[in-house]
Amino acid sequence: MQNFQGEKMNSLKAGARSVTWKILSEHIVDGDPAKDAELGIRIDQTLTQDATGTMAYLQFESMGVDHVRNDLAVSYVDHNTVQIGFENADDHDFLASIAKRYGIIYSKAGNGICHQLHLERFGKPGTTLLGSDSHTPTGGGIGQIAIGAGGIDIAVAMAGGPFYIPTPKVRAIKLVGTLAQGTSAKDIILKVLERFGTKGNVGWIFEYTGQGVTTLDVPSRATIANMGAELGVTTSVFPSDRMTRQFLAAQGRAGDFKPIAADRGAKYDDVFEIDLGALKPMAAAPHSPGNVVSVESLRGLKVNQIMIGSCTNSSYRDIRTVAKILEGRHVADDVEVGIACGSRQVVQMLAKDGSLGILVAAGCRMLENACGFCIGAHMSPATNAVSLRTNNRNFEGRSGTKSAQVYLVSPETAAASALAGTVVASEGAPFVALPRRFPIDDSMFLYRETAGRGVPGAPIVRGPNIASVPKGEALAPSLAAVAAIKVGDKITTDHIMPAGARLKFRSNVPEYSKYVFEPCDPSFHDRCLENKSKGLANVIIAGESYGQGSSREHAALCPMALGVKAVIAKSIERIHRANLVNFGIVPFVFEDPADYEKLSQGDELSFEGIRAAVEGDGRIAVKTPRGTVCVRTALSEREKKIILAGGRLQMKN
Ligand code: MIC
Ligand code: SF4
Repeated sequence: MQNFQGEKMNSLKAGARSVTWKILSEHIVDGDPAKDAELGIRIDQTLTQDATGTMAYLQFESMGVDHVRNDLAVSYVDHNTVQIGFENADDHDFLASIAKRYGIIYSKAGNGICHQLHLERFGKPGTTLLGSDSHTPTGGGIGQIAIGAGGIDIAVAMAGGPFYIPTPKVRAIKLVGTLAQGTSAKDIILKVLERFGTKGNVGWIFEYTGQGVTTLDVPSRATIANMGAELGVTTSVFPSDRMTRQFLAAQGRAGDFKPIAADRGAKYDDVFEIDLGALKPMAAAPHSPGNVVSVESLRGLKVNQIMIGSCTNSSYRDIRTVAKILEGRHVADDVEVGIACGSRQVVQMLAKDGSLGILVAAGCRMLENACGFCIGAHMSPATNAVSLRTNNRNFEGRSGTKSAQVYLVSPETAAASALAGTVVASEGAPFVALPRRFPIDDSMFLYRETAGRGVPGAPIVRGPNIASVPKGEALAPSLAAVAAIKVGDKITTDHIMPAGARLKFRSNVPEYSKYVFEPCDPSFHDRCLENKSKGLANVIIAGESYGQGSSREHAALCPMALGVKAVIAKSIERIHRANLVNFGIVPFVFEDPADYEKLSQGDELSFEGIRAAVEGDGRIAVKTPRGTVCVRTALSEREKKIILAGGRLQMKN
């Protein structure tokens, strides 16, 4: 791959460009969009959250860099805040000490959810943001190219290295008209999910265009960009315009504004138009965010629980809307309603304008400003319960209750249904204007004064929950292997590496590895170790869209620790595929998807010449009990080196 400069750069600068290419062309440091399948981009800002952050910082430490090299690095604590047992608190202390030492800003538990906070206080139009959380694209709402990735990629970016993305195709989502009352940003993104689904969008960037964009404030845009993660796209992005200026000014950050608009005549690889005025309230039915139906089709369905918040819908605009709908009324007797705000700023505003009192009087349970219910960390619904939630994922069991039926809806629909006790769309939902000035209180962001520099020699606090990161082994010339598990389509990282009650083991790989594939087959761990002890490699066989959902690199790291050397799937999602490569697991796809049927769990598989295949064109004929099965992997030269070395951590730089 060559440096991105010269002719192509000139032609990109000269032509009519989209917002996406305007931002990207200022950040490309490796590769040529006209020729290469992947591009290396410079990362301005990074964010981590605690559940992925401990591993990211352990990896950063092992790189031997004395302080962060990128413009801004923020470490948020928002996932594991429940603190049952010492594990979460140990993680927090470790993260705080690392932040101080290396020049990272540390957002204490209770400050809020990473994506909402980053939008409020740090997101800058025209910059790039890389985060160890799949919903990092929330920053697209403020005109950032914001991308989710595994922790090790964030560690590399903090050390000043580039991040590699597939050279994107850009789809314009053209919004026309104005939203009707009772609908909001959530209904727009659900419409996009209805059209494009949760698979088949790898490598795309969705750029929102059209006059309808100008009618949406930044928090609404952020809701849409946030849930773009469910499409499996690289990211989603909005222009930076008058609305962006207004939001930044209200956050006391007018100086961070930079206008960014697509040029007239900018070319897109595809265009999809949505008439906002014609949009009806939508919901994602169990058990996929892509299973979109109209709220009307669910009308009358009895609801047991309603949860409002998460990084998708926890802005002041969202919770104030709920308060206005509930004002002077009470939620239905047999419905449990929980509300988690996105940040302290949101809570402070709700306290000031009386909304907090309204919500409490209406019978809502006010929860901590954190991920909480969204990741099944608490508030699990009752057996077989119907739970209406404003978050972004309704994978089976993610709420903590396998039999629960989780529907994803807008705050408007959630509030109206809380009053009715059954699913109902909100009629005449009130308009909430963007405040002229948000209350600004950065006191729970620590180490701002040493940001970028750190405090050399400051001690790192390591409790017993902080275990060291296991390393992979160089890829052998050939592998004798076993199909350790065969799973179906759309296996999410929640299936591979469950969160909820298991989330507290994120910093302890040997312990967390015991739960790999727990929701599908709890004996996977023991079986893998048995195969490993016999000198056999473990292989995962999967259907379409393997590894959907979160950025958690543990879904690759823990299998690696169990001796998994390859995945063979019909297709693999972007972030998970990158994580597999980073941990030396070869991401194969079937040449003929029908061969999936030929394989069974327990099959002995022989990968003769796998190392040479990876070095070459990535194709290999695997010997199986039912004949040979041809598989391939399309790796860049950079990725080949990582796999051959046995993972990113095995490499010198
Ligand atoms: C999620 O929403 O699934 C998470 C928990 O935020 C994950 C990150 C993680 O697993 O820690 C994500 O979206 O990347
Ligand atoms: Fe947290 Fe849920 Fe957002 Fe993930 S999707 S960052 S768990 S609020």
